[in-house]
Amino acid sequence: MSKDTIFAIASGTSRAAIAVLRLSGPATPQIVARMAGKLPPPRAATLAKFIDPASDETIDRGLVVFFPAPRSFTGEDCAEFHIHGGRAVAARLIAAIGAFPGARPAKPGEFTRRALLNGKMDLAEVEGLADLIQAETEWQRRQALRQMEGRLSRQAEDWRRSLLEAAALIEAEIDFSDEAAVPPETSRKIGEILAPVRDALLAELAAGRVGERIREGLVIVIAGPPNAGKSTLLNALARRDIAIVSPEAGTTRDAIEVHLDLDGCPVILIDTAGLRDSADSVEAIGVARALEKAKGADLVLWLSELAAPQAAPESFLGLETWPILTKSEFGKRETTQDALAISAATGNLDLLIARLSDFARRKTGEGFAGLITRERHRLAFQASAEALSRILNAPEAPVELLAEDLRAAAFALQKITGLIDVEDILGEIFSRFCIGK
Ligand SMILES: Nc1nc2c(ncn2[C@@H]2O[C@H](COP(=O)(O)OP(=O)(O)O)[C@@H](O)[C@H]2O)c(=O)[nH]1
Ligand SMILES: [Mg+2]
Repeated sequence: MSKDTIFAIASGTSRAAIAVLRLSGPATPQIVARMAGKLPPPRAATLAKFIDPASDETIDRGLVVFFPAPRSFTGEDCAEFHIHGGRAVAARLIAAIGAFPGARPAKPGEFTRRALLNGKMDLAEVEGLADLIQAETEWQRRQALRQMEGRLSRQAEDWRRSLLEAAALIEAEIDFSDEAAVPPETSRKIGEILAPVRDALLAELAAGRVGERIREGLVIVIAGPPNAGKSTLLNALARRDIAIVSPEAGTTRDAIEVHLDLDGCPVILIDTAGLRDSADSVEAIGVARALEKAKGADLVLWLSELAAPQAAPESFLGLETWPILTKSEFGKRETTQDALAISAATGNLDLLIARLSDFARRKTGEGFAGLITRERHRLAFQASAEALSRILNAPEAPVELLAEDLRAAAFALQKITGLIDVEDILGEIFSRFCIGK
């Protein structure tokens, strides 16, 4: 285990009244005592002057909190300095702390990595924490908090305990009988334990990608011929000028994304280049990207002008596509069964927004997902359910085979929380983690 004492500004880099510097590792008590004059009582916010040991100059005046091991975020001796938000304050404090032997700046996610390795959190809880830090909407916050608080972990562990119970029954057969198959009575007991677990796993898997959608955001692509009003619609929905709006055709060459919060539901709205055959190669790339984006979308808004309606291209077949007629103030046609008329100019967008909101709710179970929030969980649930099904479908199989499948089923569940394949997963999580977390 690392003996370095790590530190970082945990409150981000934008200007604010207060900044928080976090410290973790064996030198923490010594650093805090030296800089704050004395070691404050555990877990009590204490006002102190922070002194630079090199010059005895006061750097700032603020709060310091000391969290002795093991009752801290990382499980090590930890501390927080709450200082004023000026860049120079943080810079001087960092320089002073960095001068202590064994102290060095933390890498992204390093505090959390230590929390994980010290058993303060499990892998699923760390994922929940990462999601909570990234949460942009209410539904994302709620889902992330639940996972961070152990909802997925507890359930996976419960199931795994049931599997271990069944494993004990099977092991007993291997030890005490010469028979190749499990006797019917034991087999019945094993079935009674395993079937509910398998069914619960299948029910979670059947719930669709709701948790993943909430975590990642529903993808809605705006497509249509050049000049249809795609960028204008994106701007109107986002209520800020993000895409280039221009009366010239073919201005939006690359896909532009905005993140929207539709009553708590996260939506990623993507504006695309006009779909038409293009001689201009840069624009052709944009068009190709538009098609590619549309293929991965939860919904495509196919825009064309009310005065010149166009059907969506055949390549959109199979995608959920809504025909939208734009610039509706120039025509008499109202919204019909097969097309919604909108106008960004007159602000006639309410019906579209209401429908988008309904759509988002339908797709995301009103924001209440099951346990699965990542592909990783889905794969683990699948592997476990498949192994359990093999046992339940062939209870008369040789004992060794049953034991083998049961081990596979339990191992898959253990991957959710356990320290298995952890480096790959941590690499993925922490690559997007902030310094100081
Ligand atoms: N009158 C009117 N003009 C619109 C409306 N929506 C877009 N436009 C105009 O149509 C032109 C093309 O719009 P733009 O959003 O750049 O189209 P895009 O190529 O599909 O992205 C611009 O001049 C817009 O101001 C609308 O609802 N009414
Ligand atoms: Mg455009």
